[in-house]
Amino acid sequence: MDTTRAILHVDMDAFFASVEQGDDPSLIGKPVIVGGLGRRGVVATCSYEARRFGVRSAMPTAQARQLCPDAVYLTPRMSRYAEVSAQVFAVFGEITPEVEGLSLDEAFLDVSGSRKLFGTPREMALRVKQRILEVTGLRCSVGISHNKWLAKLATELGKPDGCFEIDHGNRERLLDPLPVGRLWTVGKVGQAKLEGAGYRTVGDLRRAELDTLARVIGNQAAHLQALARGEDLRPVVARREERSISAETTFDIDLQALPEVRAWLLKLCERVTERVRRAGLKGRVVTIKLRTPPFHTETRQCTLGIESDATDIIHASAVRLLETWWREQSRPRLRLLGVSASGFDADTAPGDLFAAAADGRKDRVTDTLNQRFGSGTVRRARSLDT
Ligand code: TTP
Ligand code: MG
Repeated sequence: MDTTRAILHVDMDAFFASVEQGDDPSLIGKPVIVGGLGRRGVVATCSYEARRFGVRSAMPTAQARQLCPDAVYLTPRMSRYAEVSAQVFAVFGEITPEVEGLSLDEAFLDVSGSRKLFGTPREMALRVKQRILEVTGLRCSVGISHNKWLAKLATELGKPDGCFEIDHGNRERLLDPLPVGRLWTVGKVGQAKLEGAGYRTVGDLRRAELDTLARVIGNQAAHLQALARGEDLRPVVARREERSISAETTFDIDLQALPEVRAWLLKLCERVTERVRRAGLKGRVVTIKLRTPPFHTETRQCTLGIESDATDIIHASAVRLLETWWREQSRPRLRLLGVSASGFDADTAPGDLFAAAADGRKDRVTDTLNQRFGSGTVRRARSLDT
């Protein structure tokens, strides 16, 4: 069995402009520019026909008009793009549940577990392209590799209408000539530092002595070198797992007294559960986040017996987590405290108003008052008055 991961990165070609061309076939083959058409408008995107004139995303529309006066200019129809996006994501779901959406037109798919059903990663990539074309009439580019970084790069290198794979055989040849700024963790400042020290390309970074590189860029050096070698361990995080509602606060002065920390915890739980209820959700997992000085962060997590949106239930679990942690510390001090609820069941319907338990009603009354008169109008007596 092949145990390496198989990751696809999919990105629609000229998304907004292609949707417009699909909906109005008279636009096919023409330069189409979608964006703000007012005096200060910018280009959202344009068809590849317009790109030949040098038009690009984020360019002022006025400049696009100079470069390509004969193009068709359209304002975005976001709800239509969202509709097509949903069709595209439904196709992803046919291949794997492990889909991490990045925007309306872009996602990572971990297809490692789909090989038995659908064949090699390349076969799956071709299937995605074919199905998207059938369902939406649109073209996309798919990058194939064993991690996210290389899969996304493969998409870019294959665009448009691409199906490009980066593997151990071609990755050095493809990575080495890229400018260091292409590594996603290197910002403008990092790029200037690296270039100042003579590291211009990803190949330069790969071949560098780690110690020498660390003197230039500090503790990022090992991480950068891993990227330069084409390594990336980040998992594909499907939305259902990623979704969480959280609140946290950093203290001006580190807290050392448990009652004070408890009061903050209640306040944060109130904030989180109010948002959970407003979203019509119920969570099963409660997590607290604790940062001690100078910068050590820990999380503690528990799973509830039954999913809940009730402040008291979420809070009770959070307090237990906090108190256990507190007892384990020799000199507990907190710089930051956070709470999150997650483990939402997508099918959880908003609760039946009339079947609400007494406590549920109390929460709802609190929420209504807070929504009407501002957050913090009604709060439990134990939570801090700040
Ligand atoms: P992209 O995938 O970056 O661009 P694209 O799909 O138009 O073209 P391609 O991927 O083939 O290079 O963005 C997806 C959509 O997001 C794009 O169609 C319009 C929108 N968008 C903006 O509104 N503003 C921007 O600055 C960018 C980059 C995109
Ligand atoms: Mg795109």
